[in-house]
Amino acid sequence: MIVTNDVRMTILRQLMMGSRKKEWKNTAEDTMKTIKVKGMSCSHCVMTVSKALQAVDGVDRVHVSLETGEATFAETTPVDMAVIAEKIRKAGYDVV
Ligand SMILES: [Cu+2]
Repeated sequence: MIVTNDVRMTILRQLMMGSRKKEWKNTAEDTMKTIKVKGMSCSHCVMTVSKALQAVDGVDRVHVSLETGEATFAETTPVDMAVIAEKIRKAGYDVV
């Protein structure tokens, strides 16, 4: 029983370490961008802006903060910031 648990723990640990390493690698490769969004007042606004950003090609891992009014995302392929601003404006918000 004790041996089995030990083996299981080792495998689990290796799996966890493996996935974490992969995550770091992706983050290091992609460019992180932060933009300031004006006009958000509630969680619904945050969702709308998040969806607008996620719909843009090359945008990944979107995080929008109502507190700071900032939207952060990973740029997996070069993204035109004018396209981003246009999408957000069409959603009803402004990019500062
Ligand atoms: Cu709102």
